[in-house]
Amino acid sequence: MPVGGLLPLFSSPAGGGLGGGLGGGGGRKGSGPAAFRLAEKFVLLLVFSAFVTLCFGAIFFLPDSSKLLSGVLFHSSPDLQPPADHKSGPGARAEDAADGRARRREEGAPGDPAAAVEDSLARIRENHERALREAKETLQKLPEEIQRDILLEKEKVAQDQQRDKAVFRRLPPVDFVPPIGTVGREPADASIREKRAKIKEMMKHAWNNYKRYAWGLNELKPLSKEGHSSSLFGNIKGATIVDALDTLFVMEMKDEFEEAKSWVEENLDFNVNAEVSVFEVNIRFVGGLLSAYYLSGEEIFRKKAVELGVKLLPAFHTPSGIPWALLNLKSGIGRNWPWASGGSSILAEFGTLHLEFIHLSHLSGNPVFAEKVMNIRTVLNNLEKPQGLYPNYLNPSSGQWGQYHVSVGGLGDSFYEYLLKAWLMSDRTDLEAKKMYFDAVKAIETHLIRKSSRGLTYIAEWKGGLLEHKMGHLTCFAGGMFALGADDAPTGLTQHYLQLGAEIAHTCHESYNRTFVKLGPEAFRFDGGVEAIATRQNEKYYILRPEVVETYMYMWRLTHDPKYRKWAWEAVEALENHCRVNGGYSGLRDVYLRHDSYDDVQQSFFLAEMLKYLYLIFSDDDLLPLEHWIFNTEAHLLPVLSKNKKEDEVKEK
Ligand code: DMJ
Repeated sequence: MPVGGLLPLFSSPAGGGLGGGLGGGGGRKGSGPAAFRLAEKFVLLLVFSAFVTLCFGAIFFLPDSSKLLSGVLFHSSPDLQPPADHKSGPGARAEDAADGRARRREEGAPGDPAAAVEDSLARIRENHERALREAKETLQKLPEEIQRDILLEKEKVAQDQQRDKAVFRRLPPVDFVPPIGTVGREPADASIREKRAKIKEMMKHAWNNYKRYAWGLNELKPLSKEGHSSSLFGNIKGATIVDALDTLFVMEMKDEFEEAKSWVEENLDFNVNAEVSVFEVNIRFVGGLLSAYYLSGEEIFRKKAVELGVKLLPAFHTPSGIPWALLNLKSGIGRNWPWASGGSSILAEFGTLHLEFIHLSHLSGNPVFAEKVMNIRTVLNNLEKPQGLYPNYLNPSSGQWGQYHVSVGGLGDSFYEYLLKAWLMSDRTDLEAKKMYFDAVKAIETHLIRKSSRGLTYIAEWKGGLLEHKMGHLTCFAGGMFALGADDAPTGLTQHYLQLGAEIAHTCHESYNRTFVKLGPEAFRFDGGVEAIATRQNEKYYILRPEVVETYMYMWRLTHDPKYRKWAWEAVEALENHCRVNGGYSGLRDVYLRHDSYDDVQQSFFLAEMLKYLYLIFSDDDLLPLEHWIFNTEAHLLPVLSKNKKEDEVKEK
């Protein structure tokens, strides 16, 4: 009997040897005595696995063995779990202690080589723990119950898969609505025109080098002049191409857009047998393809976006419907990050699917995508929130919160962003999203936002009621978010939220200004006598992240205060002086050092986000007007779904 056959249906593959849980009902077919023999086998497996796991623990993880045992032998409750020292993360905005090193390495941040070995061993250990836990749970059930569960689940999975595939087979024709404001006027002011042209030149430098040294691969290593691949995308290729499509379009780089489109037509392939991050693939690939479709009307982008959306649907096959973080695109088997609180899904990951999935339903004519994300909302609304706050971890099996950690940076951030943008993208009809957003922001203000002794407003992190006075680079997006939501704030609070946005922008600008290179660190602190400065070596890096410039863009559009253009230009100069190299743009390992400390990765979001936001800051407001366009969290463009159009559609029916 394959070990995979022992796993409950909702379980994930625990590495190669434990895979195949979904199909593994064979061993449970018998009942009565045969099933008791099965139970004996379970016990043997339990003892054997415990032995192997403890050997690993003894050899490699002695200091951690208590954690290991507690995971195996006791049911953990959030209150009993030791606090994970989580760090604000890369791409996914979702990262925690055990996995942090691995993911920073993927995005090009410094990491020590021993970490690779440690990480893979941690993964093995986690797999053992999970298998043991699941085997133990299964043993507690009667054999008939197990058999019935398996059959029911098999049926449900088969039905779901059939339904998912049908979506793609029946892609209906849609009328392409010509987009609004995709070509703006040339700015009247010559110096602004010049700055805008400079940013376009930066895009050419980044793109041409990617094309020359890493074409078709995910990202570029600008110093090594070769491709860079991140496991976040499994075997899917071309992240930079898909991420850059809409920036190329908006900057009117027509030849480049056409070559990117041809690559998508001929090479973009989602039929890969590999595990991907559902969040990353959604925001970069689904978002990038949707955006390219809405700008250009080219069918290939709609087709590819829906095809990929269908591939992601099995991630939602969990008891609660809260999706897994990781999904094997071929087998449809999902699991969560091994480090995430007791097998939890991450708020910023499952909470950052809404905009794209609503558009997938819109463009495919099939409600399945919207249903999935609306169910996430239902689950969230049915849960008690500690002090009105949303913890970063939610267990997809139990549907309950994991550890009580709250963050507007890594692990939490874009969940809040998507609540606001769901409201705006619905043409202000999604009142539930609006309420959830403003309720959440109120709780964040009460419990997380603080002022330093020298007057800098910052957003701290909340761990079970205690504040960590640290703000991540990722958190800096929130300035723009507060300002963007200000117009619809509860009575009398519009000015307040604009002001809050301005204060966060100021603090984040300070975090840049207090470094040598004038680009900010991954995280900065407000304790131990410092303000807006990174004090830990592993928080001093900068990986071409866009959040600070993103906030400048919203603040510029919403206030036209010239300081935002000034600050944006400072960022351009810093990028040119410290990140530009012959082969493209590189992140830095330490922003406080006087000498170069390149990390040798040109992140795809540098082209998708950073250069697009900069270009918009030095364009007139008629280019991509905010009342018509919503930027997903990777700065991909999604049109507001006009309420008049919906009314017209209803009338037609
Ligand atoms: C991008 O992929 C997105 O902005 C995401 O929301 C967070 N991480 C990176 C940029 O820092």
